[in-house]
Amino acid sequence: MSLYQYTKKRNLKSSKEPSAKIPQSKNKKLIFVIHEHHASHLHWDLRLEMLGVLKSWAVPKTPPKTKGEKRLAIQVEDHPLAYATFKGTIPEGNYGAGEVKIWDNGKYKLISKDSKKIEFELHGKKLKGKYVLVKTHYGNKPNKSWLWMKI
Ligand SMILES: [Mn+2]
Repeated sequence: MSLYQYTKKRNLKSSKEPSAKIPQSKNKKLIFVIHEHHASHLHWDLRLEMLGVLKSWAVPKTPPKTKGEKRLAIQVEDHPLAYATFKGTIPEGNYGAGEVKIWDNGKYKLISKDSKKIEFELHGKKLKGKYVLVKTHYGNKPNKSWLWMKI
């Protein structure tokens, strides 16, 4: 899935092999949504459209609006694209029971992506500008832990 190993093995400044940069389609805009999820613990779910699914991260604190703010973001299972417009109450007894609101949404531009770093530019109503997700090992789910920052 990731091109991290591809890039790591090559010096693309001296070799003419293609870079791992993800081509941007001019017609296809990518969507993002941030859900405010009143589950057993209030959290926000950042979801970015990638390869036909919504890659998703659960964020325990309010999303970062200013440079320098760091948020732990725990990667969770991919969600279907249609989840981007979902809002409502997940009934008691179900996974993630509680109210789900759309906190922000809009289009976004993927700048770069590998297995350790994802750079993107949000064009939302609340969040605008360049952001980065950087792989970390912090917290109690080290394999799923990322840091989400505005840059
Ligand atoms: Mn959630």
